[in-house]
Amino acid sequence: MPRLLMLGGDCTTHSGTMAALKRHAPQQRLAIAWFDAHGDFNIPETTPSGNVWGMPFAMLCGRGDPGLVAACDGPTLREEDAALLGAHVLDEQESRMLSASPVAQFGAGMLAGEAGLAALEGWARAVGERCDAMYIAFDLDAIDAGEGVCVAMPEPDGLSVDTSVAALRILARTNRIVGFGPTATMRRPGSPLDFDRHAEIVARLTEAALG
Ligand SMILES: [Mn+2]
Repeated sequence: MPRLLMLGGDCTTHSGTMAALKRHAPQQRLAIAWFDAHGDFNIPETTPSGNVWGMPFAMLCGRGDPGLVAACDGPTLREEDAALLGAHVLDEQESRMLSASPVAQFGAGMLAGEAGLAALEGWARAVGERCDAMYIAFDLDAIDAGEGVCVAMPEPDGLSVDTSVAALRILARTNRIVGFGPTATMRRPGSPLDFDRHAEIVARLTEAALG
């Protein structure tokens, strides 16, 4: 199977990418690693903002409005084969739904230590044994705003670039990675951030995931 690099767009594009991967080989069991400062696990009944880009992870899991789920051929995976990484800005009901679900969660603070990376490796190995392939969704706001990423919704207390690279390398050596999607790049007018720095971060992450 060819490998996908899905550059640009917001997080809703991941649910479409998963639909394409599933349609390409319907019998395959797909896993997902979803890096994001936010959960993207809201449904229309829980969302405080009403924004659909807060829902794509739930959509591809088959949760929420049937029309939205159908729009991405959801569900395209089993929740036990999904993990959320680096998410620390969660809405209250979204957080409760995630905790009650089989989705694995690895916070930024946890992944910053050796024990956290070892826990991720344990999850990734088990998933790599039972699944045929993994897609990595990477909302670049999972990276700590202090690293200089140019994103739509920058957040503090996120993953360092080095931790992100370490986590991606673990996923890449334990799973067959069929796609990597670094999304949510946004260059704000008048922002002092250096876009070359952002591009360099994206290149490092891509090399770790697909290289
Ligand atoms: Mn997102």
